[in-house]
Amino acid sequence: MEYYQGIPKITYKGKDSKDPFSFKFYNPDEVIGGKTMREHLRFAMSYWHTMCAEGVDMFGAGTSDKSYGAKDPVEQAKAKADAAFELMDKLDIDYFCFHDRDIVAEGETLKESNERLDIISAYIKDLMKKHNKKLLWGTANCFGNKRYMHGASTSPNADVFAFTVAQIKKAVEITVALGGEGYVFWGGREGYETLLNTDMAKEQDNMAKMMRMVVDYARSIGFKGDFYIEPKPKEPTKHQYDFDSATCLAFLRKYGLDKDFKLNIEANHATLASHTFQHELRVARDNGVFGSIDANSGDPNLGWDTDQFPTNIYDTTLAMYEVIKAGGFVHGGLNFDAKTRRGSFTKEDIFLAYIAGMDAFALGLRKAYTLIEDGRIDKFVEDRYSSYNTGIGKKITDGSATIEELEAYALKMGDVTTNTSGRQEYLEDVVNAVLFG
Ligand code: XLS
Ligand code: NI
Ligand code: NI
Repeated sequence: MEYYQGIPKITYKGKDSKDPFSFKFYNPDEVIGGKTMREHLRFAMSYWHTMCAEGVDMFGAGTSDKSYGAKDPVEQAKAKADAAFELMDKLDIDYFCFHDRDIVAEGETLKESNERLDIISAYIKDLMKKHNKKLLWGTANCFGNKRYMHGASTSPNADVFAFTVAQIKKAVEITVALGGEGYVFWGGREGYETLLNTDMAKEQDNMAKMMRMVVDYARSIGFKGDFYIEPKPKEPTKHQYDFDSATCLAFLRKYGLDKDFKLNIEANHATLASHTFQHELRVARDNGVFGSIDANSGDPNLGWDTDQFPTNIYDTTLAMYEVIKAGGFVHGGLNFDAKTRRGSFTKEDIFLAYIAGMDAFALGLRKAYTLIEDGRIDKFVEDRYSSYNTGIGKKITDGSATIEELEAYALKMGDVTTNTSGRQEYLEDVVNAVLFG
């Protein structure tokens, strides 16, 4: 059965194409900087937004139907999977990502849920082979069910901790069975509403215990990929423990988890943390934990996760600049953790949204390379720190300068007379010239 009737296979037709069902900038097999665009970008479809979410918001019911013409949960899950692979084929997307509960509805008991997962993961495995698709990462939804009202691994209730670990164990098993290249921890309710009822230290110790158990188990069953923490500062809880890249790093280092983990950076979560997307990527890159990206965008005027498809070229360019400088994706990729607006409810809208997002990152990749080849930005930054290459600066860099030596140097100087301009406005103009020139 064809679920997206009338939608053609999307191909590259170039920037002058007026065909809405064509890529204007994403030319999968075109080589840029020694790799094809497909290899650079490693696009992934998010199962939850694309295949499950119906446009429900706080004020109204869904606007699009994601039942796939079936009622029985397992039959519906199969139909949904068929539709998912048709969509990936038509969009030429190689990867997908899912939560356990996205691929089949939760049962009455953990046992029933696990049995359903066995059926549907075997079904998906066949589809993956047939359609030549890969799993970028898997994860567990440990936030939707009401048992997680006080958190999952950070719940004050030990039964909830046990259930969480058991649920994640199964999610890891299916991720491994499907050849997943990554496994994500997004702490959906791992945080607090008020410190008046919260033992923050204990909750974080428990979260680390859960992660350690999962890492050890996953490695023991042959998982070779990356574990990711996905930072987010708030929503659903008032304060999420995985606040931002820097906070996650401190957590990973405190508990000795930093060797196994990288970060999955989401653009909208950066916005919520009052950072730029580029900032979060830079922190990850500078600390050797850049892993993967949840590609979306937020609305700076709003305080919540709008999960819009990314279309801002300034942002995608600077993001791809960081990705290139980090050496590119290894196990990670660009997962569209994005949903169409509630009013964009037709099946065509999903395709148009993916096309817009994929084109935005394809153009961002092209422009990031141009920015690097242009060289003015990199050169400027290099020159800006050149005082550390000679004389006293070199000694500071080497670590050989002593506090007394620096004092003597400063006393001799009397005052600093060598500051030069940061040239911010000029550099912004350079970026504009590269983007629009
Ligand atoms: C929610 C998160 C979630 C993760 C996966 O804000 O972005 O979708 O990516 O659990
Ligand atoms: Ni996400
Ligand atoms: Ni999000």
